[in-house]
Order: sequence, then structure tokens, then C-alpha cells
Amino acid sequence: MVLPNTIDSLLPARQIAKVMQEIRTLNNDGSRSPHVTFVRGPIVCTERSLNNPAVPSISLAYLTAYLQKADVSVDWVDAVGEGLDEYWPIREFPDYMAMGLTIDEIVARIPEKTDMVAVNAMFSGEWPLTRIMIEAIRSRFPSMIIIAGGEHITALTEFSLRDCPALDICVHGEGEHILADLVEALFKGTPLDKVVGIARLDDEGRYLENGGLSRNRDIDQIP
Ligand code: B12
Repeated sequence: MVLPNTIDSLLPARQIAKVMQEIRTLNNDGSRSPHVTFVRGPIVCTERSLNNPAVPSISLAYLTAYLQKADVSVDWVDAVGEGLDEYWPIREFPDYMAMGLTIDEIVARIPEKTDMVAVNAMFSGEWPLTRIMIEAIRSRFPSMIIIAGGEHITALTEFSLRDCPALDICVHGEGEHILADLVEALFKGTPLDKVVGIARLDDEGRYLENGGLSRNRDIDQIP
């Protein structure tokens, strides 16, 4: 099977084999849906403060409902919701602690069948730990596609990509349509450069952005 030129030229080499394998799987039995695992990392706070532990992630609920409507299967690793009473010191940042699952627990809970890990990065104050988490996910899954979205990513897109080479693609702004388009492009072979709202670095380290911020105007489309 010949990989479409667009994907070949747009994706870093380590992912091409994985994408080819997925496209082949879809072509052969026609029945398998792509599998996306959303990951929400731990809350970060100073050692002597307390935070709101039990806040459900509304963004991931929206994105999940939208992807499921598009026949994409979805799992979550919600470090906050699944690790409500866990508090641990962050070795790399001595005055800070984390609330929720540890990085090792998060990585271990990502199902083997995952095609794409989609990370929620809402708060810039959590980014240094989110980056460590993404690097740990990359160590376990060297050829997995890892993307991220959320307010932090939208505000500091290029910085996030450069600060965390383990991250492949950033999604700008409201993610419902963009994520569905991205999954379709990656797994059905349509060109990535048609997916408006994503950003990435090419193999030479140049920052590429497809369009600016898109806003959902037709909110009845969101399940
Ligand atoms: C509700 C809210 C809270 C709630 C709940 C947050 C939660 N954990 O869910 C509470 C009150 C707890 C809160 C606390 C704080 N908040 Co607050 N909060 C908001 C607020 C008002 C709305 C967020 C929201 O739910 N939006 C609705 C959902 C559906 O949209 P969304 O989260 O943006 O998600 C969409 C996209 O971002 C994208 N997306 C999101 N994740 C992903 C992942 C992937 C893979 C993809 C593809 C796309 C994607 O798609 C989603 C659907 O369209 C925003 C401001 C705003 N208007 O966005 C501030 C905001 C996020 N908060 C902010 C801040 C600073 C804080 C605090 C640090 C304040 C403080 N000093 O204590 C704390 C941090 C608490 C913590 N660490 O948990 C800042 C973050 C800025 C930054 N760059 O860090 C914001 C942007 C406000 C601002 N303009 O300053 N917050």
C-alpha cells in the first residue's frame, strides 16, 4: 500500500509506520474504529495550599460526545477523578505538589489499543508537569500520535510544541470539529493540511499552523 504523499510529508517519520498499519487495518476488515484515549493530568499546587479536587472535566465530556457521534471509540484517564485522595510531592519542583494519579499510574492506564492520546492542557501552571507526563507517555508508546488542546495550548501553541518534542500536534480553540477532522485525516488518509485549527513542527523544526481560531457557531451540533 502506498502512503498518501500528504501524510508522508507532514508526519514525523516515527509515526508513519503506525499510521500505515492503521490504514491497512481499516482497509482490511472495514469494521475497526479509531481509538482515542483522553488524558487529563494531575492538578498542580503549592505545597501548603489546597485546591478543588472534584471538578469534572467538561471539555473532555464535550469532546468525547462529539467523537462518539463520529463513531470513534474513546477512553479516559482522568488523573483528578480517578485519584481523588492522592497527593504527592513533585520531585522536579520541590515546593509544589500534585493531586491525582501519579505519572506512572496514568501511563499504565492508557489502553494498549489506543491509536491517539489526546491530552487536556487547560492551565499553564500545570504545564511543566503535563510536559513530564507527555514525555512519559511517549516513552511507553514511541510511535503513538500524541496531541494536546485546551486553554494553555491555545495561548502558547508554538511554545508548547518546542518545549515538549514528544507532542506531535496542538489543537487551537474549541476542539470538537477539529479533533473529528484530525482523526479522520490520520486514519482515513485525507490530507492533514486541510485540517483547520491544528499546529505542529515539521521535521526541520519549522512551526506550521493551519488557520487561526475557529469558533463553534452552531452549538446544537454538539451532542
Ligand atoms: C470553569 C473554569 C474553572 C473551574 C473548573 C476547571 C476544570 N478543571 O474544569 C475552576 C473554578 C475549578 C477553575 C479554576 C482555576 N482556573 Co479556570 N476557568 C474556567 C473557565 C471559566 C471555563 C472553562 C470551561 O469549562 N470551559 C468550557 C469547556 C467546554 O471549554 P474548554 O475547557 O476551553 O475546552 C474546549 C477547548 O479548550 C478544547 N480543548 C480542551 N481540552 C482539549 C484537549 C484536546 C485533546 C483537544 C483536541 C481540545 C481540547 O476543546 C474544548 C471543547 O471545545 C475558563 C475560562 C474560559 N472561558 O474558558 C477559566 C480558565 C481555564 N481558568 C484559568 C485559571 C488561571 C484558573 C486557576 C489557576 C485560577 C486560580 N488562580 O486558582 C484555577 C486552577 C484550578 C486547577 N488547577 O484545577 C485560566 C487559565 C489560563 C492559563 N493559561 O493557565 C482560564 C482560561 C481563565 C483566564 N482567562 O484566565 N477554573
